[in-house]
Amino acid sequence: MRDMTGWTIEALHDDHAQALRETSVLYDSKTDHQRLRVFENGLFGRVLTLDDVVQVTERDNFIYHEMLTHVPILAHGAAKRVLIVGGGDGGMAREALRHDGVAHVTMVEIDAGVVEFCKTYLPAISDGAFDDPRLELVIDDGAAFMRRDGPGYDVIIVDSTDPIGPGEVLFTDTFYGHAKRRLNPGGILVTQNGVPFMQGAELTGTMRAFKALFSDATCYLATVPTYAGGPMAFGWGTDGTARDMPLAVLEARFAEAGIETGYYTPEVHEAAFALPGYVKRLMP
Ligand code: AG3
Repeated sequence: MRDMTGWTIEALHDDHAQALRETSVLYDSKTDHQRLRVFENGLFGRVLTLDDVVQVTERDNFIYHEMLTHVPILAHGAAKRVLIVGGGDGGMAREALRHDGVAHVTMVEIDAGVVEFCKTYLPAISDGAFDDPRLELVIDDGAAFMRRDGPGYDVIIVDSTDPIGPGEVLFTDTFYGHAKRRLNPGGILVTQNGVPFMQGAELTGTMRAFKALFSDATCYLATVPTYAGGPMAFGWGTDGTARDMPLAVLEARFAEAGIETGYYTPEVHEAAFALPGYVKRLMP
């Protein structure tokens, strides 16, 4: 068997692990909330792990961030106010702010340490987003923020960790209920919902809550190499009709936005909502 010294082993699941070789370790420490590491990998570039679970890599983060921003923003068509819950690395803000029509992005991150640290060690992920005057960074517990009254949002993006540790409350019915209350009419809630082949119960739980809350509740998929085990699911909840957007409308909006993407295309947007049987069966 190969010597695995100098590799990071992510053991998020009971019967499966993924290993990434560390060419060099740039940082290894504990913040107030979690263990934080950054290392360099030949294939993925810099990799950030929180409690040994891969959160973001330089090379494949575009897939995740594009799909959680451009899908709801372009489906909505007139999103001006976007809320990001989590997202401390700044990748989600980076993609949301590519839309000129987005006038304001609030980002609520629980861990100030993650933000500071990512600015220093992973500047390519935020790519200037933290300097954009349209971004308001709030260091607070996302669940507490959502409980409070405040201005509404057209798109709310939950960019959480997995439902273990500090991210757990972001998967509760109560949290989703509060999020819905903060949506403007026609607003869309999208969430990180794990890899359904590995974390099926997590998707089922969120979808049950979404079905009780929204007239349109489903999930859509994208494959992110370092979120191992097949495609990842993103929850989608709205009382509007944005999911029925004809391809031609998405194409026109995408062209108008003038955004360069590595993964998102209007065709991928439409196709992402086609669910394989094993995922459909996880839907309550
Ligand atoms: N947050 C999602 C990490 C989920 C990893 N889970 C997994 N492999 N099942 C990413 C934060 C990027 N902004």
